[in-house]
Parts: sequence; structure tokens; C-alpha cells
Amino acid sequence: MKLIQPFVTEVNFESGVFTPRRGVYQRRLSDMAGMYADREEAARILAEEGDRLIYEVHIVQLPAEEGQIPHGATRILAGNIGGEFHMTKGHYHARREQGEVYFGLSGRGMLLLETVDGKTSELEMVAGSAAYVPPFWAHRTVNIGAEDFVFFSVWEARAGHDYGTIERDGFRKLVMLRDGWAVVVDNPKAAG
Ligand code: M6P
Ligand code: ZN
Repeated sequence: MKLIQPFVTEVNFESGVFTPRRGVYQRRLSDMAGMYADREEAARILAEEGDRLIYEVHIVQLPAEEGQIPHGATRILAGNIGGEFHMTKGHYHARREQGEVYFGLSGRGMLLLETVDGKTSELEMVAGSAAYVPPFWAHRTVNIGAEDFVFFSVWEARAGHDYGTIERDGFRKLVMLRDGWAVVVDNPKAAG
């Protein structure tokens, strides 16, 4: 294993931007249009309003070796698609026995979790919330506020991302804007 020199990254709590700049990637509506329950509305927005930015991830990438601890900051922009709040794609870890920690930096969010055998959990997050994603739980974050929701995340380098299950089955719960409130509802199209 190669010895890495220790380093520090300054994190902007409002934007999630890293200084010095590390890796960054963005996900737009076109990257996840089929993941929103109202696909027609997602298609309409894409055609009429353009490919809106949904979230951005700043990430300290490290070799995928045992003991390395990548970390990142995710900023989810405020907004919704047909009432369903902006969210991340969500994933299981390829190595399902690996957990993760999320720490809220600014804004208001909801962390949706579920297991293959149908258990679900919804945790609200604000600045200062430290949420634990235990092994075996798929996880997706949702911005339920009117401002950007920004959180910091820490995981094990070999955890990996398994997006396929969620892309195929969706999450069992949706987080919707109803009468000004964030409401968690069953996803009618989800796997049983
Ligand atoms: C967090 C971490 C990352 C993840 C990112 C975006 O920062 O969990 O590993 O990539 O959120 O979520 P997703 O990969 O589901 O799009
Ligand atoms: Zn993860």
C-alpha cells in the first residue's frame, strides 16, 4: 500500500465547495429523469425548461484499498419535479457490508434508507445532524427545504456504488411537497 501524505481540505458549508478543488461531478435531470415518479413532468421540464442541475458532489478520491477513507460534500439544489423533491440517485454499496456517515452542513434534508427485504427508514437532517447509514441499507438524500441542502459524507474506499437495483426498482418511499410540507408517501411503482 502506497503511503499518502496527510492533507486537509476546507469545506464551504453553504456550497459544499472544496478548497483546494478536488474531484467534482454534477447530476442533471437528464441523468435521472426516469427516477422521478412523474416521468411526464420530468420530460416536460427537460423539453421546455432545459436540463436543470439537481445536485453536485465534491469528492476526495482515494485508491480503492482497504483502510482508505474517501469523503465528499453533496449539494442538492432546492426544487421539485411534479412535487417530488430534488434528490440523489441513491445506491446500495457494492460491498453491502460497508456503512457510511453523513453530516449535515446547511439546509434541510431527508435521508431515505431501505433494505432488500423491505425495511424502510426516513431521517430528517439539518446542519449538525450526523446520520449513520448502517451496512446493507440503500440510501438516498432529498432536499426538503427552500435552500440548498449540503451534507458531508465519509465512507470506506472499497464500498463501491451499486446503482442498478435502485434504477430498476426505485425507492419504496417518495418525499413529496404537499401543502407546503414534506410528506413521505409509498411509491406506487416500487418493488413489494
Ligand atoms: C454522498 C456519498 C457519495 C455519493 C453521493 C451522491 O456524497 O454517498 O458516495 O456518490 O452522495 O449520491 P449518489 O451516488 O447516490 O448519486
Ligand atoms: Zn453510499
